[in-house]
Amino acid sequence: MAPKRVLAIVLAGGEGKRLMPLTADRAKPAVPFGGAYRLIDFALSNLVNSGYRRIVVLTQYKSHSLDRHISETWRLTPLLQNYVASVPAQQRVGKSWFLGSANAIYQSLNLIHDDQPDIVVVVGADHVYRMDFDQMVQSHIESGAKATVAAVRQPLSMANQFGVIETDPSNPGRISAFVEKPPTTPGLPDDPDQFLASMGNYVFDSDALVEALKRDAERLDTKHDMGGDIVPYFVERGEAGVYDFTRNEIPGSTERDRTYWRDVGTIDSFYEAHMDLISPLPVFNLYNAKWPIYTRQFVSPPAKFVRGVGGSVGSALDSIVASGVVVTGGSVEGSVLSHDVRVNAGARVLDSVVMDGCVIGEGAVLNRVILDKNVIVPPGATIGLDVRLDKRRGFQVTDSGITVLSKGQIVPEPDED
Ligand code: ADQ
Repeated sequence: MAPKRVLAIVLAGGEGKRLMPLTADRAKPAVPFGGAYRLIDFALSNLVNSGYRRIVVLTQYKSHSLDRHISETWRLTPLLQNYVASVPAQQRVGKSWFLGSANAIYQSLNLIHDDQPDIVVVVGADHVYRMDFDQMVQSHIESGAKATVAAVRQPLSMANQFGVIETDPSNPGRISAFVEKPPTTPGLPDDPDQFLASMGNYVFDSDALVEALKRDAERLDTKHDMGGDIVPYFVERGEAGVYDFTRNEIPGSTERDRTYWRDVGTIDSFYEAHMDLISPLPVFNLYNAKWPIYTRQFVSPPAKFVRGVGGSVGSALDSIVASGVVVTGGSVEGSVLSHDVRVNAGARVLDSVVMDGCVIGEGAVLNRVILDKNVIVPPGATIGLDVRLDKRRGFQVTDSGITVLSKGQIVPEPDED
């Protein structure tokens, strides 16, 4: 059989309201992750490692840093017609910006007409995982479905955050019902505590997708959403298949790692996904060179750990530390530090996520904190030790007690508290 021509579309226009303040001035897919990456690097690395070289990224909301990251990092070889192209909302059809994820693709149908693919792979841009999309495409072709939805089991309590997939036991490869974010759902026959969630990754026969998008665009009663409207369209016609993510084989991956999938849509899940990276036996292993996660290379020197004044030891344990970091007599434990962070004498950084350019002053303490870029923590200040104090100082604190500071947010001197 002749190889199918595949176009990959990455949906990267989401606003990411639940990730505020990290999405205050950047799109969710551009949120920094894991000390060196941006969230979109996972989707793009997966596509490139799957062998796909024609990739369009649909952007919309506060897309400046996302566009810059894509153009600086993801330049493929145009000579071979390889590209990762960032496509902003352009009001190509009518006067509205993208209404929903399906409308984003509908308004960009010219890309499909230009590329003439047989198959369109559509993926979200805000999850942490490794996935070989080519295995899903092969399964799609073999099944004869017109649309295939990637699926992963999730705890019942999360049904209201995902598309819920039901299959018919007599034909388990087909989706018999699909409901987008229902308040509750029954559990699976073999596991009553879990349901089958859509991962927001789809494979379509190109012609069938174009037809579905055109029909959806004519309707006034839909939200023009991939999960809410396009998947149900294929389900109603009996043309939607399901791809079980546990079939995903990744070279060099452990059993646990190859089926790891984390939706980092909230501050708590964003924080937990960081903790998954640094556990000594990592739940998600960044160090698998057979399926690399690519990102922008920084020109900063290697990280450095030295004694501080009075001989205090500079150290990091159970942590990830990016290049350009200098720990001078401070201690870092259970944390992820991005490029060019400074940790000064006697400072302690515990179970925290610290982004580029932050400075932790002498004797300061961070505990279960996320610092967005360029936050200066004055000497002796503490963050994350007293939730009420944190709230009084205008810091955001999640229900589970993670304190988050926005880009460059001012931390008062300890005597101003
Ligand atoms: P959500 O993630 O809640 O659920 P949505 O907000 O549409 O759905 O985001 C999906 C992807 O599309 C994200 O990558 C987002 O950045 C992007 N996106 C959203 N609006 C866009 C727009 N106007 N233009 C371009 N891109 C846009 C979806 C599915 C569920 C599934 C979960 C899995 O709808 O069925 O369970 O993903 O996380």
